[in-house]
Amino acid sequence: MKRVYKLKRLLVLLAMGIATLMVIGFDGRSVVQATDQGEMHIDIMITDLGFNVKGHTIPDALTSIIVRNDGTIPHGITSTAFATGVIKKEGDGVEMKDSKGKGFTAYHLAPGKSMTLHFAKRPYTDPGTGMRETTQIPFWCDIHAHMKGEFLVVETRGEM
Ligand SMILES: [Cu+2]
Repeated sequence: MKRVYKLKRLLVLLAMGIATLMVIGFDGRSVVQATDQGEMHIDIMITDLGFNVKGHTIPDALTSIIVRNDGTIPHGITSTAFATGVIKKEGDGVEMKDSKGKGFTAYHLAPGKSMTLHFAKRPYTDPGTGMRETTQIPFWCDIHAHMKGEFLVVETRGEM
């Protein structure tokens, strides 16, 4: 009699476990759907040696890029894509219009400071090729031209 009770208890626990798994699975899907239509996040950490990029974005998504200067001297970030790409800047970054006369907007960050760049939706198709493909967005430090990095706009829809 006692054994049957134990078995029942085990089954109940098992059922609860399955229910939990189903909730997690459900949640996972809704998170993917949310990021699909919502905002994507990229972290760019600057050190005195270069850029560290975490994350990527996808076509047709609004993207927030958090940039942090963890170095010991001021650093900048600029990109050909920033000219039309940055919708809004929040935080400590100082906007430099036309830094060094190259026509690109740059943002300078003092050591320990950070900012968030809200980046426009990237076009779903490459206007040059008409293809939907993963593209790289290069950027660099306008103060130290040898410091370079890139982030990715990852096309995922073709791989389903
Ligand atoms: Cu720099």
